[in-house]
Amino acid sequence: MLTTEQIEQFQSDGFLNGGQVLSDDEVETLRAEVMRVIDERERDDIPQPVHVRNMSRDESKSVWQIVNIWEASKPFHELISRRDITTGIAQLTGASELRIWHDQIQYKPPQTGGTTHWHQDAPLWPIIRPMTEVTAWVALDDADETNGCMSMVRGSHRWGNRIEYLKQLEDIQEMPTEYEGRALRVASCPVKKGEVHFHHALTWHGSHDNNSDRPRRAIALHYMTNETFYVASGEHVMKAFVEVEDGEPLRGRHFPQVYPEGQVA
Ligand SMILES: O=C(O)CCC(=O)C(=O)O
Repeated sequence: MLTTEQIEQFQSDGFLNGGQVLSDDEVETLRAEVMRVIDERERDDIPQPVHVRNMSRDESKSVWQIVNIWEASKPFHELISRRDITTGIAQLTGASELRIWHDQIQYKPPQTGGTTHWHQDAPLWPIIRPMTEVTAWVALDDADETNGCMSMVRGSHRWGNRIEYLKQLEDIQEMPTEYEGRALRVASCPVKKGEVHFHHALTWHGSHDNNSDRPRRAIALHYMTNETFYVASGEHVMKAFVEVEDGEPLRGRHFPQVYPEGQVA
C-alpha cells in the first residue's frame, strides 16, 4: 500500500518510486523470460507476444521492444495482476477495477542501447480515452544514468496533450528550462532492480542511451481503469485485438481484469 504522502507526491509530480516489489529470484526468472522470448520470436509452435522489434530511430543503436510479453510468458502473466503493483495503481487512479491495457519491455543492450525520446503516453494511445491512465514500470536491472534510466518532467501531467511540442525535441538531453511561462524541472529517475516506478500517462518522459557495460531491461505495465472506453477512429498496435464497439468500455481476452482479483475477465 502507498502512503498518503506518496499519493500526494505522485499527484504533484506525476511520477513516484513505489519501492521494492520483486525478489532477486523473481527478477532472475523474468530476465530469463525476456531473453527466451527474443530468442524464440520466429517460432510458430509457441505463444508469441504482439511483437518483438527494434524501436530505435538510430540504426547503430538498439532498443528491443516486446509488446504483451504476458501473453507469451507465464511469469509475466502472473506479474500483471501482482497485488502490490495493482493496489498501487488503484490508489493512484482512484479506480475500483483495473485491466491490463498492454505491457511493454524496453531492453537497451550494453554499450549499444539507444534513446527513448521525450513523449507522453496517452497521446500515443488514441484508441483509448480518457487520458488518465497510470503505468507501473518495473526495473529488471538497476537502471541509472549510465545505462538509460528514465527522466521525467515534474508536474507535466497537469498540462494536457503536448505531444507535438515534445516531438520537436530531437535529443533526450534537450529540454528547455521554461515552457509557456512554466519552469521545466527534469528529474532523473534511477530505479533499482525489482522496484516499481509509477508515472501518469500525460507525464513528459524519456530515457537516454545505454553506454555502460550493463544491460537495461525493464517492463512497463500499462493499466486502464474501468472508465476507459474504445475510440475506433484511432490507430494502435493493440487495435487488432479489440473486440468491442466504438465508445464501449475496453475489455476482452486481450485486456483481462487484474484488480480486484478473482473477478471475471
Ligand atoms: O523504458 C523506457 O525507457 C521508457 C518506457 C516508457 O516510455 C513508458 O513506460 O511509458
